[in-house]
Amino acid sequence: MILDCAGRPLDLSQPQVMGILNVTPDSFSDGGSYQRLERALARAREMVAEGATLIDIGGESTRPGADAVSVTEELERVIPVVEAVARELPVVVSVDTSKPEVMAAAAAAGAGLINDVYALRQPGAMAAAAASGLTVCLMHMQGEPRSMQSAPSYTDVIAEVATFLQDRRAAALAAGIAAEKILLDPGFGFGKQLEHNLRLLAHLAELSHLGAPLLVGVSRKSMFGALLGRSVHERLYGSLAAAVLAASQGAAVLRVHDVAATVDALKVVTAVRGA
Ligand code: 8Y4
Repeated sequence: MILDCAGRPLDLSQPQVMGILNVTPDSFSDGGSYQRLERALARAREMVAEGATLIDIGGESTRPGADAVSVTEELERVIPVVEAVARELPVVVSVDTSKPEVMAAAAAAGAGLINDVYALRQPGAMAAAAASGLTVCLMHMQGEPRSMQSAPSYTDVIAEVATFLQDRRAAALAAGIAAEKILLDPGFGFGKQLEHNLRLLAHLAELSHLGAPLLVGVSRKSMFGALLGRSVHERLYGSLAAAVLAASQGAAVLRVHDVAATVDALKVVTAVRGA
């Protein structure tokens, strides 16, 4: 199955890798807008060379406790990078945003996918995404980024995530977004404790029947800290195991920091599937 992202095709018959590109000022010391753009482009080139077929560009940290970012600030951080990556590289540019103004500007700058952790629930976001004509990723989150990890609670995490994703998919269809332009994501770590993340990973295949390909982001997340006692830069092996488990249950796109390692691991999944 081929997913069209603003004219750039993605082959979802095998798992694809989305490389994470943060353009938040706390992700490296700021040497001005030119240096910021050059550093981001260099990292994007590296990830494409390693096999990423999507690059997810985000200008607002969703970490618990992170400061909110104004529309102007987010546009200034994200749009020049979207434009440069889309122009230079043969890759689907994904914009990680919840703001309608950023969605519209990113579409005009060459983005192919809107990746919204709020699943288009912010005022104006659904209409902006529909008007852009882009593919969208709708992600589950319980609560708000600021407070979501304080006391996440579920009776049945699989059923509740499935119902939420079904409802958001229906809202997107009602807004005029084509079924073929929707990805769904259980939102690992977004209002979830270790037991919830593990249950979702164990039962991911059950979410692959909701009528849309699945995107999964587990890379370096705190579930590996909780499970393995590893710091954020010691979580590659755990992240690879989880990426393989997700892909073997049908996940179509894996959102990761470590592109080269994940591409190799997923080639093993694809080869075994074809054997
Ligand atoms: C280290 C580094 C530890 C980063 C944790 C993190 C997802 C996402 C994020 C996801 C989709 C993150 C924007 C959180 N996670 N988008 N975004 N799915 N679709 N934390 O799982 O990477 S940000």
